[in-house]
Amino acid sequence: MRCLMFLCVFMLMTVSVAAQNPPEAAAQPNIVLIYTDDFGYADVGCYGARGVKTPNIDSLATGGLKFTDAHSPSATCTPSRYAMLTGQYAWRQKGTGIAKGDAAAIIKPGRTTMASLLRQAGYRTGVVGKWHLGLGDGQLDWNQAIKPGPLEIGFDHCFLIPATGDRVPCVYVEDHHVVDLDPSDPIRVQFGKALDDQPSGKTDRETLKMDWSHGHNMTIVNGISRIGWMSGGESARWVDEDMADRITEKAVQFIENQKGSGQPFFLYFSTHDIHVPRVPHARFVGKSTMGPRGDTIAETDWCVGQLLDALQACGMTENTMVIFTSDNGPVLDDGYQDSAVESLGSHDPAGPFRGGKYSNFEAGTRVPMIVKWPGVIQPGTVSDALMCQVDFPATFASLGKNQSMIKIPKGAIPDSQVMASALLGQSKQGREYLVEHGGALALRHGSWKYIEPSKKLKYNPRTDIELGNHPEGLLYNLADDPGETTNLANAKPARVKAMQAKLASLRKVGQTSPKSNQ
Ligand code: NG6
Ligand code: CA
Repeated sequence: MRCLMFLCVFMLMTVSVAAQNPPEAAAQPNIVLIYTDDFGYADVGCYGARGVKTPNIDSLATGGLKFTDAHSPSATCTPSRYAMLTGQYAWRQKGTGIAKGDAAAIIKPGRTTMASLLRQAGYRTGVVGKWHLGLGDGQLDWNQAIKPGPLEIGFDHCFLIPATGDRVPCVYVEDHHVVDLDPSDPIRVQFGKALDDQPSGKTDRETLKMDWSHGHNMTIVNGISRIGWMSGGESARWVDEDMADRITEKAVQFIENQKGSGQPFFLYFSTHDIHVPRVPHARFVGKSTMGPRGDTIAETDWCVGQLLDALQACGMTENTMVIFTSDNGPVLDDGYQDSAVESLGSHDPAGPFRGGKYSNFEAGTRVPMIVKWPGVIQPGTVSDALMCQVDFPATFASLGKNQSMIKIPKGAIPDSQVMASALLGQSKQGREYLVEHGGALALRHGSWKYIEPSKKLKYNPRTDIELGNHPEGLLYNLADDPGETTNLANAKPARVKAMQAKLASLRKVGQTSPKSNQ
């Protein structure tokens, strides 16, 4: 009898332990982070896109969890990526604005990053695609070893678009070197003053295959003029039409190389699409009703499909968490005449939200975010938890076995909160407070949003985006007013005061993650 009781207690214990811990195979998932560029909230089928189909991205939502209130840390690329990798809001750190093509490495060697944390837990780490966080120590010679860069802050391997598709240098960098560079034709890169007497988007405008609308009128590469000046490196120059293929091939190789290694991996796959210049491969031309902007959405969907197929072929689907998201909100005319405005039709890239890329209004940072981890995340679920990519470092480090293997130095990822329960759909409780960052700062508390006063430009006629700057500040209740149409600042002075005080304290403390959110 006693023996039977003992057996029952033992069985109960085993069951409850099993229920709390994911199965051994899933205890330390591979992580594939698909970070797209300038995808707006409703640029994906399952978020309401019209005029383009995204079956592969949608399949992540069908098999996983779709967030409706997820945010990039900032409304432009460099600060979002800085915050996502370091777990520190970019507005705390000078020099994290949109980086020039020849910017020095913004994240210095030795700094704790999402990649360096995962490496502590035995992950093999790779970044493929757009970097835009600077490389080198300043005055970089692109013909020599290019460092510091990702390899000095926690990545084992990189294949990079160094800055953006619209900035020189228009070459790929693999690990420490420019790919396919002929030493007898060295690269020179310069911002500001023109290099030599080379033709430019201004002088030879009639030769361009895609005309510029503002900026982007300097060195011509592959028939497209860019931001900045570059000479030499002819054999290394990229072909925009092949870019998605090149980076996808590298990402697939990275995945395949992990097969049978017994090591978990982290892949940060950072697309150039759908940033300008939007130049899809011929296979995708006409795949949407929206011209190049829509066609590059279709191209991105293909890239996602390739990665999912590679995971499947390697038998890794089950033990991999795939995240799809974007670095900032949408923009139509970002400097090239690519018919993004004219061909838009009924598609609304920002969905119900106001503003877009660069904006303090909600569309600046409210982005699509989908997470799939078979066997752990309930398929086909939707969460309205308030989420932010700045929480990825702490959250990834908290998953399964990682938790016991990773030591986070005190204060190292100061704004990053553990949001594992929300990320895996086990809780609908997201962040209590979130600081949104356009040109100014805004504070989210539940459905309330306060945008601090700013005298900066209210509206940019070039991009046709309302920036959400207001000399007295703005208050909205997104629960009734997701489109931020009714400013309640005058009607609710006490709430404004409370949110001002909270924002001031968050600013001062320099740390918003004193405790775990689990
Ligand atoms: C802006 C560019 C824009 C884009 C942006 C960075 C001009 C006129 N505009 O300065 O085209 O490159 O920087 O975009 O040059 S991001 O998504 O990488 O942040
Ligand atoms: Ca971007």
